Amino acid sequence: MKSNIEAFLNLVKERNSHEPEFLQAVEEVAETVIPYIVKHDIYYGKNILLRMVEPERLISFRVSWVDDKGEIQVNRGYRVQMNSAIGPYKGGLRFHPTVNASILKFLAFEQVFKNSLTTLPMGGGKGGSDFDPKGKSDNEIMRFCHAFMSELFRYIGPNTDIPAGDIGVGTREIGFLFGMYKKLNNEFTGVLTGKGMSWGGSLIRPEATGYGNVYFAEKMLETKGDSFKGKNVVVSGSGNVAQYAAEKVLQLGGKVLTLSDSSGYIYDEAGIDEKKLAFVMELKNVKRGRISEYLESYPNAKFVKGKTPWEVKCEIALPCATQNELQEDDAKVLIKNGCICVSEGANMPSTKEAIAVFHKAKILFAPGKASNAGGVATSGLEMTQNSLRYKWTREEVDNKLKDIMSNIHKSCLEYGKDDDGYIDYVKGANIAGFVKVAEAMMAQGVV
Ligand code: NDP
Ligand code: 2IT
Repeated sequence: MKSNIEAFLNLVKERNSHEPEFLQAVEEVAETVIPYIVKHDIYYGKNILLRMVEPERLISFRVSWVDDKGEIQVNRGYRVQMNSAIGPYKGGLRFHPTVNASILKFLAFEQVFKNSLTTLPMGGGKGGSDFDPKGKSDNEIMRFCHAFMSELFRYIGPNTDIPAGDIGVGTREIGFLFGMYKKLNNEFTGVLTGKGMSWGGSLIRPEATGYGNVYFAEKMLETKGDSFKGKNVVVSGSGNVAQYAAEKVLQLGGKVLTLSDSSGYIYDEAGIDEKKLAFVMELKNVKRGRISEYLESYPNAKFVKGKTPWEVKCEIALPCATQNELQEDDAKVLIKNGCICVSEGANMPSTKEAIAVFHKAKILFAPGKASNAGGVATSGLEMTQNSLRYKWTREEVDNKLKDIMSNIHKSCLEYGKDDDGYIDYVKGANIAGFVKVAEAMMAQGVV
């Protein structure tokens, strides 16, 4: 078994030697899925995983635009169309200076499994740019988004590839992207999700990733007869996912102690309640400020510069910022402090070593591809509403989201149980995600 995994990973490493994030994501999947393939003849010998690690298409393009000073800027745009076996490519766009092919390939690869887990017919893709939205004016954001879409529009479509938001891409950016796509194609379709409510968006989509993550964690806690009530919860990030994860934790009776951004974290011992969270939402989404500014209104809180919040004592941790933000030493501190549950809102926030620490301690640990799937699942629901030319109520969408998260949890239980009864959600999510895509690929032949 070990030699099968090693041989596979060596080949993938040879072909992608300069892509550490992509290799990290593939390694985690290979270690859990290859043993399953070896035990199941129908998948064996068909190089399914080898086909899955090769993007069906990787598009890279120039994005030139003019800034407010009249200077010409050049960025790099990408779309990774990873796998379309079970539906059109679907996945977000990330605008962040660190974006490169490795990061987008890891995200697109994870997306294939995540989208399969949602039970909805969506393939996997991801895209974005090394453009940095921080400090840019609304006009600069608009010009960049228009320039980006003036090339991307050739490769996407409501039945081909449906992008959405991710880091640095929210409703404002989706609006500008949608406007240009609509102009160039002369059609109003559901080609993007995360749209505004007056132009085809779905209720609950803004909340869905954060809410979904907490619904998933709630399901995990239920397996131990436990809940969020009265729990101390540490959240990282202060963007879309973190904000709505925090909101749902409060609704379920938990106490939110921290939020963060790339400059550091705030720790509010009294708890970040609804009023304080509304302040954070205004600060981040409207004023586009920094999390340290929280202290100007709530001086009793602490700002810890340049650090992540994992040193704060808690029972539940929700990493909702970015990849590899929670490392081995952080995991050890969390366990030492009595943490019983880690549920990933971000994509691959825990390193491989950190996950090993959680598994060894046998705590509840959910990988992002299961626990943050509520965002893309609700994007799928947005696509359905667009196709029906109809709009469901908040309650209808929220109930469907809850059902989907509960079904993903069930799939993890089905495929993730270890011999001693411990649920390895990483194994469960990877195998459950793989099976559906593999079956579709086998049915469609070698294409
Ligand atoms: P936002 O852009 O709204 O927020 C991102 C947050 O993460 C900000 O607080 C940002 O801080 C912080 N962050 C970004 N990069 C870093 C870094 N290198 N180090 C520390 N902090 C960082 O993005 P989202 O909330 O949408 O996304 C957060 C995570 O959730 C990502 O991993 C994304 O892939 C994942 N995700 C998002 C979904 C969605 O629907 N939006 C769905 C599923 C997963 P700063 O402002 O300082 O950069
Ligand atoms: O990582 C993700 O699942 C997302 N950024 C959301 C993708 C989507 O298509 O809604």
